[in-house]
Amino acid sequence: MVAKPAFLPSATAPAAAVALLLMAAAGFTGATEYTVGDSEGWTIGPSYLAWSQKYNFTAGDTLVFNYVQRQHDVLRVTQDAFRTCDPANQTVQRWGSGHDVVELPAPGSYYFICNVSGHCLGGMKFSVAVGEQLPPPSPPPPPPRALFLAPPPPPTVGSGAAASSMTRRRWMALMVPVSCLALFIGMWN
Ligand SMILES: *[C@@H]1O[C@H](CO)[C@@H](O)[C@H](O)[C@H]1NC(C)=O
Ligand SMILES: *[C@@H]1O[C@H](CO)[C@@H](O)[C@H](O)[C@H]1NC(C)=O
Ligand SMILES: *[C@@H]1O[C@H](CO)[C@@H](O)[C@H](O)[C@H]1NC(C)=O
Ligand SMILES: [Cu+2]
Repeated sequence: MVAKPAFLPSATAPAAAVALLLMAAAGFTGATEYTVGDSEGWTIGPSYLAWSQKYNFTAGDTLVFNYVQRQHDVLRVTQDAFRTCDPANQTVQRWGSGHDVVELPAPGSYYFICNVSGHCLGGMKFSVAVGEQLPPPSPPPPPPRALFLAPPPPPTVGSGAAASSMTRRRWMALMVPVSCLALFIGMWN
């Protein structure tokens, strides 16, 4: 889910459009699908603690549990049930299809266990801390009118203006370090 700018002054609307274009160019989708256990799936054996610590989850992401139906299941439970592996009266939701797509819609802590006898105690449990979805990258800070400035005209070879500008730049490049040095020497005398 991408927050839509509710109201924008007309001057910043083009900047927002540019930001949206940049996001599209960067392949920004706003949601990621994570396969629990990666290629090993949801089963006895893998360390789901280690797996859950490999990623940073954000609101809107989804978890996919792949397993042989009826050999395992998926329970979203409370923190207490996660600790004790006893989900009685502490089950938020249950899935059992063998290919369960579980949304993480909001920031917060989510706890998952397998409710087949002994599996939770055997390691089929993990928690994820789901963070806020990152705001879309904001356009550079004001002044927004900088976006509409025409590029500087190409310097005309031999033109007086360009020449004097070059001279001034060279003069500054020389004078700044010289005055700094003078100041420095002055401080020590
Ligand atoms: C997760 O976020 C932390 C802190 O912001 C960062 O240091 C770490 O590199 C991130 N890990 C991944 C896999 O993106
Ligand atoms: C679960 O809730 C029911 C009804 O409230 C109660 O009778 C039962 O004892 C509870 N079980 C546990 C393990 O807390
Ligand atoms: C979890 O397993 C126990 C024991 O088999 C069962 O009684 C209970 O109904 C299961 N809980 C859920 C939510 O499926
Ligand atoms: Cu299991």
